[in-house]
Amino acid sequence: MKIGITCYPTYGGSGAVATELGLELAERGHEIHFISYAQPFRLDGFRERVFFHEVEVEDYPLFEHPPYTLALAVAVHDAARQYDLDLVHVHYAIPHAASGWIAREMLLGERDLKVVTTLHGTDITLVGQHPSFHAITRFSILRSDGLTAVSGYLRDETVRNFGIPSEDISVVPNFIDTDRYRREGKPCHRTSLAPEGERILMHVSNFRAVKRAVDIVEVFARVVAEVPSRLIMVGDGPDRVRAGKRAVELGVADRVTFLGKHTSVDELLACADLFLLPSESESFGLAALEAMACGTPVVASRVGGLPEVVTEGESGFLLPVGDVEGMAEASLRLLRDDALWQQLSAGARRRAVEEFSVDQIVPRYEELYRKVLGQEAGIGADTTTKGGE
Ligand code: GMT
Repeated sequence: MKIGITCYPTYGGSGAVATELGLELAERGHEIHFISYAQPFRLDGFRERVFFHEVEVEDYPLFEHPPYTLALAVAVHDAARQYDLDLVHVHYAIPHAASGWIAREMLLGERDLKVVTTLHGTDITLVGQHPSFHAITRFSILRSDGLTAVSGYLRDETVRNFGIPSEDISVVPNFIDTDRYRREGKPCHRTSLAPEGERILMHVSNFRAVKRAVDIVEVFARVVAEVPSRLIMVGDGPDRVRAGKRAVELGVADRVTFLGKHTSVDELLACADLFLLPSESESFGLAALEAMACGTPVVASRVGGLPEVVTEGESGFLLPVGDVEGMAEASLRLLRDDALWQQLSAGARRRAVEEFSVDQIVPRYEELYRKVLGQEAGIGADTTTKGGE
């Protein structure tokens, strides 16, 4: 198949998943065209059958906000014509699903470009619910020929908030390259991250408010009071400064390292003892899965799709949002009990391999593409009547 993939190219789970998916599909013989305003951050080096099309947005002085949605629609339209694309798979509904729909309409009568939309999280749970986006989000996802959500939780939220029939949404969980994300055979950075042999607690995110970065510092302050340890914060975003300030207030700043954005998180996660993810909301929690694949147990909040990823007592512990005491206790339990840590580390790795490996998940997207293209019966045959519209 010839497949266009549209995603946010910057750091973030949806862009990471979209890029890994495209690369994996190319490995499987498909021709992949990434279409975005910048090269996706995980797209490096030359890969056979992989192309990148940069969306150019004209910044005319009249525009306070250059209309990216339209420029993207034109880029998808042009790529579909030039490279004979069968479908475009858009990741994160806003504005990508609308751009895909426009491109498809522009091509009517000339070629039949199918649009597959993957819902990732705040496109449904937050941004998509804003009055300025709700109607177009609902419209564009209803017009998609194939629709997936990264967790059962996100599917249910889509049904609840947008009235989309549950049977029109396929749950296709995120996946992980378990050869790259592993503990064994990785360069060991323990001595530079924790020079005195301390335990390593780690967090990786974009430090948006939803990640509750300050809670991570709160948990760590309670842990380091009991067990010699270090907190390694990977990534960057709005709450990084607040988290740093809290570390100073709690007197633990000398034990906390902010590494900033990193392209080799697999190497870092492989030397962590614990991964903290106390998010307010998380439709999946890709970072938790990355940690698990590296055999790093997770202490996280019991929200959204996280319980579908992290199984309580098997790959980590889940606590209510904001329960920093509980999270600290769970962390200490793990760090103090080597047998328990070994058990959860092995359990985390096993779950990642058994449930979320590339070979289990990527074929499910291929199957959906075949359905959408009419190579098998499926939804999307009549997009004008979908969802009772
Ligand atoms: O939804 C967002 O705010 C951004 C998005 C991203 O690009 O990182 O995150 C969502 O998609 C990830 C990949 O599917 C999921 O792992 C994250 O849980 C999800 N974020 C939220 O639900 C807050």
